[in-house]
Amino acid sequence: MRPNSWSPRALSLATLACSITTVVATTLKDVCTVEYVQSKLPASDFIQGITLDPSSVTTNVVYNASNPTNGAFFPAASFSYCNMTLAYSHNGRGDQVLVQYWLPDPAKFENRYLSTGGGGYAIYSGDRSLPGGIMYGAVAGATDGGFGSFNTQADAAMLLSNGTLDYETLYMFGYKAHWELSKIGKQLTRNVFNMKDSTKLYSYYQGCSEGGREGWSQVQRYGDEWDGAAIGAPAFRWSFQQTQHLYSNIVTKTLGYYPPPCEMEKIVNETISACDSLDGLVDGVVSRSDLCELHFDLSTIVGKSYYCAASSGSSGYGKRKRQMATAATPLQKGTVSKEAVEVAKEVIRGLRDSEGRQVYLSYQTAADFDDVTTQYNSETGKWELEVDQLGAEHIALLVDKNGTKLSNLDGVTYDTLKDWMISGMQEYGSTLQTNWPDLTPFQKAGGKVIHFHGEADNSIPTASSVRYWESVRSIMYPDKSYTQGAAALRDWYQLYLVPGAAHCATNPLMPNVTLNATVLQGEHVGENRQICGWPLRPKWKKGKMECEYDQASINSWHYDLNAVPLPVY
Ligand SMILES: *[C@@H]1O[C@H](CO)[C@@H](O)[C@H](O)[C@H]1NC(C)=O
Ligand SMILES: *[C@@H]1O[C@H](CO)[C@@H](O)[C@H](O)[C@H]1NC(C)=O
Ligand SMILES: *[C@@H]1O[C@H](CO)[C@@H](O)[C@H](O)[C@H]1NC(C)=O
Ligand SMILES: *[C@@H]1O[C@H](CO)[C@@H](O)[C@H](O)[C@H]1NC(C)=O
Ligand SMILES: *[C@@H]1O[C@H](CO)[C@@H](O)[C@H](O)[C@H]1NC(C)=O
Ligand SMILES: *[C@@H]1O[C@H](CO)[C@@H](O)[C@H](O)[C@H]1NC(C)=O
Ligand SMILES: *[C@@H]1O[C@H](CO)[C@@H](O)[C@H](O)[C@H]1NC(C)=O
Ligand SMILES: [Ca+2]
Repeated sequence: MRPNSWSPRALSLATLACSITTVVATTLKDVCTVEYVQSKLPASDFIQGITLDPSSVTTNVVYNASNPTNGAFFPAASFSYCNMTLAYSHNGRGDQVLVQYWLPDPAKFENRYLSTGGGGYAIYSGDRSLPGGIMYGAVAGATDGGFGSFNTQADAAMLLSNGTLDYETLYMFGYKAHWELSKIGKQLTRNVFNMKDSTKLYSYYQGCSEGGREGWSQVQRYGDEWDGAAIGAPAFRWSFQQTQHLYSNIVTKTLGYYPPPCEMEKIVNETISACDSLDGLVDGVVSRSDLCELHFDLSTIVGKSYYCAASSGSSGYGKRKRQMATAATPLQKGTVSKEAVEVAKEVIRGLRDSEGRQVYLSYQTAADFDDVTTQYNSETGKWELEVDQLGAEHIALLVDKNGTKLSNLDGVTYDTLKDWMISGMQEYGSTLQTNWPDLTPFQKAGGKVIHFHGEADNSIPTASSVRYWESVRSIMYPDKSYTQGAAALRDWYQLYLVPGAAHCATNPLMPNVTLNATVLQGEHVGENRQICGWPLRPKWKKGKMECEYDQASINSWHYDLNAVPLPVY
């Protein structure tokens, strides 16, 4: 998608020829000086309530960098850029917010700007996200949210003291920091590259997980901020999403069975084997978790034997809980018990209250059970409850507001989880919930969203994205039929469920497909795969993939959250 027919070099030469009084930089080195950037800063008060600090500008040229993530969100590439940072403050507050922009070589600039976000409690993901702009000729921006530094996450800044939440941090994390990042970034881009007022600057967003929530926080509030957003597995509907991480723990506690991780992994492996072919193609990937849910009975796994060698653990960035270290585990072997299968089924059913009413949705069948955390007690030789850290952090920070994580779940029941979800819905409605379903201003301004979610996500249920898409459809097209509304939405908001993919990542248990739908392993390696746009679902017929409409499958993605007294968008 080229934004216009001008070649970037022609554009910068034309600008050079026409501007006599403005300083024009034609090389990356020219652009990348403190003096040049200072001369191009927007007026210090161009956003009401903030003051830019010209003396804070830093610049350095980075030549021939390469994309370290190598393919999960954008292909590998090598590129040069100007790394520039700037500080600003909110008037009357005495704070400091840092923003970072990677500026492309003027010869490669394509009249584009990209904002990027974070993950977990981070609002910044640096060189794991910024290449996605620079490699396409866009200025790429990121913010520290005012949390203290690019390496400081919101949770570290959220409490002023026990019991006292820092509401500025909450609002900055919720949505304000991104709006300011884009506003400053777009004006700075225009100035640095001497764009004429009549030339359009195309503006985009890319982010996944918390970065996905951050993207929606803007699309839901500001119609004209971005032309397009690519949003993955958003951590929105925050109080539900974060609290549901504790649901699997409460399932094990309620059922009184704490499975060894190997036993749950065996259940996942057997589910994948059993459901692989339901999509019509045996390729190691369950592309139809809905058919798996409708047609596969997990009870058939009872009695299968499992085995996992002892492991010495890892220091972090492992599969489980992503950024956290994993403990050493002993050799595990046995046969899958009916208790473990009951845990699996209950987790997949999703949270219900003590009256049996549905409170929230859950993971798809064939996703792994990342939230079923247990720990080995070497003294008793038994597996015991281990409190899920993401869930515990939410309760400590935003419910109890004292940062003291629950060390056990004594006294916590399904109804407690429900209360936390519903009270958070009210308390964080204007900041973190991020599920406002009316996107009219964005749609009217011509904005487009590609929203994607791994169908085997083990951290944010895939059905969470389906629910939001459905909320937008029903709120914005109340008078159209389901299929007419879906078609209208497709013009500007498309949802893709990525077969087999895990949370903002490939899935080691279903390794054939990546987020860009490229076959990574096996005989079809390198081939591109089509992904069906929701509500259509993939089905291979005689070796050819079709996108089919299947009402029973669609229904299986929807939950009637009848335990919650208000609509849950
Ligand atoms: C960057 O790579 C290009 C092409 O490979 C090379 O010509 C150039 O010297 C490199 N620049 C630096 C600073 O290493
Ligand atoms: C970008 O600039 C910041 C601020 O000076 C610095 O901390 C960071 O290391 C720089 N990054 C690169 C890749 O040069
Ligand atoms: C809150 O209280 C805990 C336990 O007394 C203490 O360790 C912690 O430092 C306190 N946190 C803050 C932000 O004051
Ligand atoms: C599950 O499958 C993965 C990938 O094939 C394998 O590495 C792992 O050992 C299996 N786990 C169990 C418990 O069988
Ligand atoms: C990947 O797909 C191919 C067929 O497309 C299959 O032969 C191969 O076994 C699959 N890989 C895995 C790990 O399942
Ligand atoms: C944190 O707050 C919770 C809820 O108010 C309270 O039960 C707990 O004792 C507090 N912890 C500390 C260390 O103050
Ligand atoms: C997806 O990845 C393949 C190779 O892995 C690459 O050839 C292709 O250009 C990528 N597609 C996009 C849209 O980035
Ligand atoms: Ca398959």
